[in-house]
Amino acid sequence: MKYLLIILGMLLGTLPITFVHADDVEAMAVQVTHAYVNSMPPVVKVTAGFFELRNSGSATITLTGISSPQAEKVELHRSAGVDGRMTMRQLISLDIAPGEKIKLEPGGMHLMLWGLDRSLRPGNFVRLTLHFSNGQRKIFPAELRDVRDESSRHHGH
Ligand SMILES: [Cu+2]
Repeated sequence: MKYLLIILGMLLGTLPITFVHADDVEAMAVQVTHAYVNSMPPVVKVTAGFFELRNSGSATITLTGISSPQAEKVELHRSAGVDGRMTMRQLISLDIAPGEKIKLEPGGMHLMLWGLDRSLRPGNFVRLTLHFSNGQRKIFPAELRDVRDESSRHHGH
């Protein structure tokens, strides 16, 4: 009963999130690796992020949303070539089977982030939260990377 009241309090915004231990709702069966967000010049209002996600649990989990306290809006997108043109559409939800690994990468699935906190600099971390249909969530840091630096480093020799 007490637990229920805490959850209700969270939903209604009357209790700070820190009142509940994070591991009460942490998605333990989810591992996130290789997370990064592209750093953009200040005039660009939208950027992309990538990570790899593995479901090491025994049940299918459904990703239903992504948020960040440092961005106005975050969406999961999938890029696809349609009639020789690259388009992308939002994925409202994504099922991840037991043992399945999902890879977000340029040209494929990716995060779109709008209104990223302008005080963030390359090397800083963007805090991201994955929300699952079972009420669990996964919080992880994604490094802000200057992709132009990266490509010059890889191709400059
Ligand atoms: Cu997109």
